[in-house]
Amino acid sequence: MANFYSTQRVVPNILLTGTPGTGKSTLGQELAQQLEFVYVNVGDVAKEKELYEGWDQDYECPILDEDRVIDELEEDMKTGGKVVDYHSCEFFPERWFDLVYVLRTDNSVLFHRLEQRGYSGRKLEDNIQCEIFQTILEEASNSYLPSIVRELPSNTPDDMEENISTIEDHIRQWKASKR
Ligand code: DAT
Repeated sequence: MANFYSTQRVVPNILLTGTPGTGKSTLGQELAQQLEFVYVNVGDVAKEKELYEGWDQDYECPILDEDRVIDELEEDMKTGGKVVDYHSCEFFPERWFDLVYVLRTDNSVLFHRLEQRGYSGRKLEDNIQCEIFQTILEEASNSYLPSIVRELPSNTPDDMEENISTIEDHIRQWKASKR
């Protein structure tokens, strides 16, 4: 069943989530351009507005202030037409999203991408484990209606093309279901 906010929207909001390096920002920017949607990289928004609440000693990175991120984006999310990119998904309000995609990448491909990005040691291992254990898929499945959560393979440029047409199909179905 569609949530209240979803019934108010004439175009859907899309969430792209998955382990770092699976290709969320590559797909998200291309998709937003083709659909004429707005691309929202939550990590970049947090950085720009300094939406942090401390420092993670283990990972040597700032800790996201989730409540402030929600306050920052809430108004924009009501209207639809957003492609949101973040490597976690459980803290977003369920009402924000009509379509949720979890990008998946084979371990050897992901390992290479993260190495290229300069990840090493524990940071590299933890991210590979995150993908092996399907952590983000489980998180998405526990946070959103099963009917809107889908996995997308994200290993090759052909996968990306295929994913764009798959998502376009889903948007058409979403619009048709509202008529
Ligand atoms: P994320 O935003 O999930 O961290 P990214 O979009 O920055 O990931 O992509 C990580 C790297 O992988 C980057 O060098 C681009 C490449 N990449 C992304 N999607 C791909 C695909 N479908 N095929 C081949 N390479 C891809």
